Amino acid sequence: MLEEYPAVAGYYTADEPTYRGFAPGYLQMAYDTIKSVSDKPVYMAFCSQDVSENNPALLQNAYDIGMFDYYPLDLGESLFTDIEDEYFGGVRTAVNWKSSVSNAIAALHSVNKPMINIIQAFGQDAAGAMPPKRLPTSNELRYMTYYALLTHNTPGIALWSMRKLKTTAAHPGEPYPYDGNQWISEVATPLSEEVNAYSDAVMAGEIAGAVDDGNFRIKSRVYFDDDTDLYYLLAINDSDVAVQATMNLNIPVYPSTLARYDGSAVPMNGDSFVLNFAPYEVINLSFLRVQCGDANRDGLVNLGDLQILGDNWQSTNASWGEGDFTGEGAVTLADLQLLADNWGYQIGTESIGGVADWAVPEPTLFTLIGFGGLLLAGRHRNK
Ligand SMILES: [Ca+2]
Ligand SMILES: [Ca+2]
Repeated sequence: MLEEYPAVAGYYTADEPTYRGFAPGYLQMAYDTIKSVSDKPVYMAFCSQDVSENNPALLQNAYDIGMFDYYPLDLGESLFTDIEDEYFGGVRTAVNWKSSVSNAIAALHSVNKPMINIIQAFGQDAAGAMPPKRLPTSNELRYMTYYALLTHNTPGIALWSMRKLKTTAAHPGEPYPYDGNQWISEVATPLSEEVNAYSDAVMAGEIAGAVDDGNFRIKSRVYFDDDTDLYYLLAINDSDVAVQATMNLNIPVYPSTLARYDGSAVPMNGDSFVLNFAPYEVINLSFLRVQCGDANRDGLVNLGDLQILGDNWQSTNASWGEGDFTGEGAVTLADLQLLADNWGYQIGTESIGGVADWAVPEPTLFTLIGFGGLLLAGRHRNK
């Protein structure tokens, strides 16, 4: 009954098994029992101690998806302090959030387990009962949320929060000085809405090779959402210095549609654009896929595009701008078919896909296909 409830994504058996003293045999029995009645995944959360004691591998038959928790932000610490370097007793150590997360991902990937990173979402409560932690600022939360996905290509993003968040007290003077309730509405909710907007595209997988980062400190990936026809470019500055990156898109886009998440326009120069990153900043963009058939990218699929395709008919090393819409380099009937499918498309209208939405009557389409036939015949005669 619980098993069939759609909001139940899976089952969670152990939080930090080493730290809490769970016996391996007990965890295996729990896993086997769940699996005897359910196909849903079993989750287990590991801490740094679990990773150093090799628990992701030792317990590999007792979970399906591994999670990792490391809470770096302590009261009194400045922005991003322990992201790179943790201080113990005033001494800078090699232990830090970034290396710990990377180690956990490596440990899980070595036994072929997906990894979900658990982000710090709590600070100290009013009674001082919680550990001396502070709430992340918006930039810190965004960096930590996207880090595993963009630098290690973990299979998704999970935003997490703790019930104790609601009792987290305001701490004036800290980088985020307000209480947990304000943090929920001001920091966590906007980020979760943003992540939700990308979730379908991210879960569908990266479009490999779609973007050149332009700077070794920048890690960016492109995803595509079938429902909205939008690409999402998620980019992270994985360093503590400001970076200006000239990035290049290797997929056809409408330059006028490149925008930040807030809708503000990003100017393009050909297929390139410039982004200025603050330290650790995440910048997310969206842009509209160029409709198949629109070779000259003017937002219309019409005779001008058909002419271009005709001029390059049967070319074997063509680009999008020369009529290869399928991406294999050849201009063939498949490309002509795509052009015909979208004949009459106009950017900004609801004419994407579906015969019923076409702006032109069907006889025009038949004429077009007839023209293609003539093109084919013409080439054959010339050989
Ligand atoms: Ca066009
Ligand atoms: Ca082609």
